[in-house]
Amino acid sequence: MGSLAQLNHYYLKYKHLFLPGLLAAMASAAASIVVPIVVRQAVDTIPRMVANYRAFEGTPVGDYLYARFFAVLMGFAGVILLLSFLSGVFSFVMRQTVVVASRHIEYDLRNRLYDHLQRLSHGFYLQHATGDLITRATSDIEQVRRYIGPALMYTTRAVVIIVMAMSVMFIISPVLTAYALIPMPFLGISVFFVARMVHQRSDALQEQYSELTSRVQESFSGVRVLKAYARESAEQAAFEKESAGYRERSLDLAMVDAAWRPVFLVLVGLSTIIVVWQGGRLVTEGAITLGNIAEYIIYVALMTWPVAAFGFVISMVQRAAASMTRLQRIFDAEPEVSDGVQTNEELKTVQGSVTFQGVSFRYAEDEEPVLKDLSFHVDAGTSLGIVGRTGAGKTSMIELIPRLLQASEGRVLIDGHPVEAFPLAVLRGSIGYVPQEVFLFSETIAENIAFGRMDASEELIDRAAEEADLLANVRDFPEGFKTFVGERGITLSGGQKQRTSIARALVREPSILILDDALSAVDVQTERNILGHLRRHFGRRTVVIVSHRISAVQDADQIIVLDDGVIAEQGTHDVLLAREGLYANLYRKQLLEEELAAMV
Ligand code: TTP
Ligand code: MG
Repeated sequence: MGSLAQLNHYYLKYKHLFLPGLLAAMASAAASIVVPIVVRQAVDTIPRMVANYRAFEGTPVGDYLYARFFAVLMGFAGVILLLSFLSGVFSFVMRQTVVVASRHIEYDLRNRLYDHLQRLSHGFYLQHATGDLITRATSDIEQVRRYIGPALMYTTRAVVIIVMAMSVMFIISPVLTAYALIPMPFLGISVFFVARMVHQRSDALQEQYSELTSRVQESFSGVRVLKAYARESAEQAAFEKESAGYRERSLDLAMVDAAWRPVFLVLVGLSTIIVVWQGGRLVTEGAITLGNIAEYIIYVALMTWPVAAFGFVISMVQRAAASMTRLQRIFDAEPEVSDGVQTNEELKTVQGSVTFQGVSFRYAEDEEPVLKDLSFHVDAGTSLGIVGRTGAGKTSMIELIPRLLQASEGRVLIDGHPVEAFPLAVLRGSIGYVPQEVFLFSETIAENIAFGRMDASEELIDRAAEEADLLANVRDFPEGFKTFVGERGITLSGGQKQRTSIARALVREPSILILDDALSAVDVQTERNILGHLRRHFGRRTVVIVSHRISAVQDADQIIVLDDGVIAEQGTHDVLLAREGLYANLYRKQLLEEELAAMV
């Protein structure tokens, strides 16, 4: 439960809502507590007045008594209506304040979570499933909100009603009160267990629902593979299984949900019967009046919901505490990469030299390093090519430069300063990184390119597209740069997507450009065009090109061959060819492939 304590400051922050809300909860409870007292008065007076005027019926005294009876009856009716109305109004105010406050807190909490998630490192996302994070941001926050709002409201109202009703009942007859309350603990306890079952089952239902949706989402986004492998019927069967699971869980939930009402009603009925039975005895003994019995019956009815609410609230609080603990685990995850203590605010620009000094990197503490003791230097304005088998560690290596990953040992330097010394905004603002997997947003082409630089002018976007060899394609699109891509618009080819992604990096006019296999989906001619455009910036921009194709790196000032996390060979194209090693092998293989391709 301790995890919920840290929400206390929110009560203070929204005290302008919580205080009136709690006062309204008390006022509403108080108003409804007075109603039974008025009913008792009515039950005790009305029959007597009726008997009185009947005795004088037909005489002027009878008429007078009838008029008095009628006035008193209306008076009672008016007071009861007024009290019920007041109780309703206060209850409205209570909801409008407490529930509103809980929505504000939910909003604060969700934004805080999102903000925190945005600052967590790439490494954090490698370790957490997206579905889990979505659950944190939706259902866990909702649980916490229910604790902050409804749970607090129900508790306050319940305490006020129970304390006040019991006091009034106790003053009238301690004995009858004791009898009437016998079923109450059973009610509270049974509601607690039922609520727990309802909650467990609705969690199971929720989980089944996420499984169902991710199944659907996966089969829709993988529809190409699905159809190509003629797996529709297998997929259909799998879906039906999930769907049937969902139905089972819904029925489970509906069962408990339906079963607890009879239990509730039986216990309330039991209380009523006890009141009538024992109360009747007390009336004949003259200890209480008939009006008291009516009063008691209303009190018992009035108290059942608050007593039940206690059982419900306890279960709700337990759930909220579990959710808050899960949320806290995320809040506790340090933004791995942040402007640290070493940040040197003086470093405002990046020239572009890159140095690795004995760099090792591992994805997890207990795993083998995927990069081992890498050392090399790239002068500012020169180019570096990186080749190597798949899984050699190329992507891991270049992600150390913009600090998407953090070296486990050794240092990565830019312009002779450790990368950690640069304010993140400066570091990342100077690097144009084209990741291996292209990601485009469902926006226009222009917006996708300008993502790299929100203030980019049209001219700049145009130039970036031209350098990425995309301009001719864009001109052919129905609405040029304003054409929507992705789910909301046209579908781009693999190569077009890649070039949009390159344009996004170029629009930043970066000092360091990093292409991670970013030319893999374009043909050799387009590759040549793009590399030619990049060459115009030689001397002013450091370029790091990772590629599986020798043709993309052969003109680089230096080439590194990465093999199983170590630098196997290093040098220029000519030097490496002369070495007759891995590089020369790869080169010959690719030449042969090209020749073969040219023959067909
Ligand atoms: P990468 O650096 O992704 O290898 P690569 O870029 O050279 O491969 P490709 O040419 O196919 O793009 O991975 C290096 C090793 O690190 C590989 O053995 C897989 C491992 N790895 C992890 O253990 N955890 C991770 O999260 C990732 C991304 C990789
Ligand atoms: Mg890679």
